[in-house]
Amino acid sequence: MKLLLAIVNNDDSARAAAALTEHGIFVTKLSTTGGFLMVGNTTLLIGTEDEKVNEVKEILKTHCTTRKSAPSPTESLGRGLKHGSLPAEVKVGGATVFVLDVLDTIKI
Ligand code: 2BA
Repeated sequence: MKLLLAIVNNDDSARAAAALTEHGIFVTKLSTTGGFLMVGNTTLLIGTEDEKVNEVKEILKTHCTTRKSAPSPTESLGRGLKHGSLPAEVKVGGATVFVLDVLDTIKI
């Protein structure tokens, strides 16, 4: 059993979660915030059998697109960063996926 933590764009999250569900894969959506841009994103919590991990990755690839994002000029303020020190534009994945081993799962 594996646990995948997939950090995705808010705009892709509903389609990705729906596609996972259609394939019989269980998913939980968490509202999260990226530490760099400080804007909202979504973390999908996906517990699945080892043999389904590649299928999950393919589904995420299909539904999660890469975007360019421009941090607002004031985003550096309040974080101890020099004003305007953030890059003008960053490429935001797709999806950032962590795959973890699960020792045990119980549903009570
Ligand atoms: P954010 O932290 O808001 O980062 C948004 C984008 O800014 C990143 O896109 C990357 O292109 C850039 N970025 C982030 N940290 C940076 C840094 N220290 N220096 C220069 N550029 C930086 P992605 O790499 O696609 O990440 C998208 C979101 O996925 C991130 O949002 C964060 O919420 C999460 N994430 C990515 N890698 C992570 C990691 N190793 N651990 C935890 N969360 C991660």
